[in-house]
Amino acid sequence: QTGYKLWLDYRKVKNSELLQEYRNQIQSVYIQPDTKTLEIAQKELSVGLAGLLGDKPTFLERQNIKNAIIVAKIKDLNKEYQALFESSKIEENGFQISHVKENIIVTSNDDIGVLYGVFHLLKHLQMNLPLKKLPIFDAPKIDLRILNHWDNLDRSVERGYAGNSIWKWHKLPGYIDQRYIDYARANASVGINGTVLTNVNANALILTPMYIKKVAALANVFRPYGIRVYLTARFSAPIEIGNLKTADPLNPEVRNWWKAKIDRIYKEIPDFGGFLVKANSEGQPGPQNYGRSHADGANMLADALAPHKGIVMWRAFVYSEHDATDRAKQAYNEFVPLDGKFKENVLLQVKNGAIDFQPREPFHPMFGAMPKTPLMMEFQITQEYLGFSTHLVYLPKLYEEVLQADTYQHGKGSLVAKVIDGTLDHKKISGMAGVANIGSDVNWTGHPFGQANWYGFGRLSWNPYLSAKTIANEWLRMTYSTNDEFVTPMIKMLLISRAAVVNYMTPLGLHHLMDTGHHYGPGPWVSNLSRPEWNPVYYHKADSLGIGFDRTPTGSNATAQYAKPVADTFNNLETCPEEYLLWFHHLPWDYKLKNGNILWNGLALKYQEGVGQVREMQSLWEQIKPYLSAEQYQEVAMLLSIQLKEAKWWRDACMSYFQTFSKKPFPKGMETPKHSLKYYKSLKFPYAPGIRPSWH
Ligand code: BDP
Repeated sequence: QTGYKLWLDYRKVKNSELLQEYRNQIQSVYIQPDTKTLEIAQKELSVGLAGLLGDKPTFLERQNIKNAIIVAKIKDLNKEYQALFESSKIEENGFQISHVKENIIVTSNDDIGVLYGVFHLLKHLQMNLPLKKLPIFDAPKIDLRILNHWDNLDRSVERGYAGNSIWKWHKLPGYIDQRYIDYARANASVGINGTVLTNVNANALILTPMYIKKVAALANVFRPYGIRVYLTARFSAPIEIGNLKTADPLNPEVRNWWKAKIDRIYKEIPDFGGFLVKANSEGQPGPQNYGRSHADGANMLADALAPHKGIVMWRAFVYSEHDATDRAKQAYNEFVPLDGKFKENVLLQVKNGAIDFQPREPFHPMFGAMPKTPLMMEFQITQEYLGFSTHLVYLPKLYEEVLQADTYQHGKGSLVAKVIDGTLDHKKISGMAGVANIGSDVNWTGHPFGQANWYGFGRLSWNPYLSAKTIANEWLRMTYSTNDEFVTPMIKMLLISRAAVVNYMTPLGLHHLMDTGHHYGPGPWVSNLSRPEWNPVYYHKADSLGIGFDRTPTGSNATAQYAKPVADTFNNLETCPEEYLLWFHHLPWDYKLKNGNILWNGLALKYQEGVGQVREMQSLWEQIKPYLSAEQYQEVAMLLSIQLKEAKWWRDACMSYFQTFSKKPFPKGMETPKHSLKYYKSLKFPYAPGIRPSWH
């Protein structure tokens, strides 16, 4: 009830017929817990089946049984079962669940695959699906499925809205918090297999021997769950903790320093994953400080990691104050010419869009544009620009939209998902990262529905072709109730929540309208920040003539970074999807939208629609009240009323401000703002969580 158990609560099956079917089939369980991972699988079965079926399962030590679950690697199955499975058909960490001779067999070639299979079988029961729906084959489509924690060593979390960091550095390595185990278990249940423990705005201290010991303690907890640890590497670490005079990646002393450092890490953590690096971005040091390229920097670390099979995830989130080019173009300009110059164990980690985790962005033009370099997806799970953990926004809808976008880099069907799983250009390694929304709050994510975003990220990193709706259905049934009268309206609520936030914050392709520093609430008028591209006015460009950012050839020509069919679609007003209209075009206030409304009125009505969608979410929540405890109901009801209030705040502040340019009345259908623009401008939000000191 507190939400601590996430989607792994294992409530007893309510439907008595189904319960009987399950009990008949699951009279006993065979599993030999001869490794730590299989021990975990056994424990999960024990807890899961006890919860779901009401009785602790009986574990037997032989496989010649009936009406049982048999869990083992293929090589450990009895000969007669073994003959029925083809190990070459099951990919690494994949599994198969089948009915064989009145038993259900969960098998794989490796321990982690077995554990994933066990979680899958339990999910099947949690969702109350019939057992005849077996067999199931599944395997991850993406190699690296990684959470990025923007956690600082002082336990603050940059852009974190669910309490403090769950890493208690001061108590490590001696004290192992139960949360580390529960965290690993939750991640393994959705197939997440890596975690970057520290903030991309990195602190070199994490690389000192004292901290490496702490990291090793966490790695030991996570290992049997199939999770590797990674760290962020501060590029200037050789100076800060190594007493060198330079961090030039071509300097032999610097190279040796990193090599020794990395060798040392692997002594403590033999399966250490590697580094995530933010370099020459927003004030972070990097190779360009020494006149070297991003490839020089990444390759230096990659060389030192390669003997240990470690990798470098080099972030492409760069834009410079010395570059007057449209910010949306800068990462592409910087990195695409380097295609083919990176070592094999380097991946570029690219945010889903070219600006920064906005409620909606067109897919990043780098996807598909670097055929020789593995590109990882970076999604944000924490809702920096989407109402923190106060607003209910179901993000798999956003992720799905990006993954399903077509880059046309090899003609129609060149989906972003294929770039990310590596199939488009036959990449050797693939990855997806999610900036975690996890913290020390009892329910982990602040908003109880934030859990759906963690869950959904995990599922899409396992299979980027899953639909947001499928994921919503799974999560709701596992977490709350399998009753259709609960699930159907809740799926509806989740699916409209993303459209709602886009509409009430940044409709029709608007972006970056938020207030300074904390990024919460509207600030479209902000124009006084030192760097032009930090100001909202840079992005909406509202003036007496109209609104929007011209990124076509008459403007910044950012569209030229896309494959021609995509560029043509965006350039042409006839074909540009209206959801991206003002992202790519500056249009007059009386421009005619497809539905016949003029732009000004259409914009107002979109804002209004967003507010209406939050009201609809509220009424859906009312509808399912009988399925919840009073506390569960009340918690989200309160959050939804804040969300409604703030949706109106966004609408009223933005529309009142834009009206100073359009000079047009609010259309019929839009509720009139209750306050003056001056009032909206005066609203302050001084102590927001997750804020970075002296940040824009
Ligand atoms: C922005 C955040 C900032 C991060 C940066 C990044 O405002 O706190 O450090 O992204 O991704 O969204 O590096």
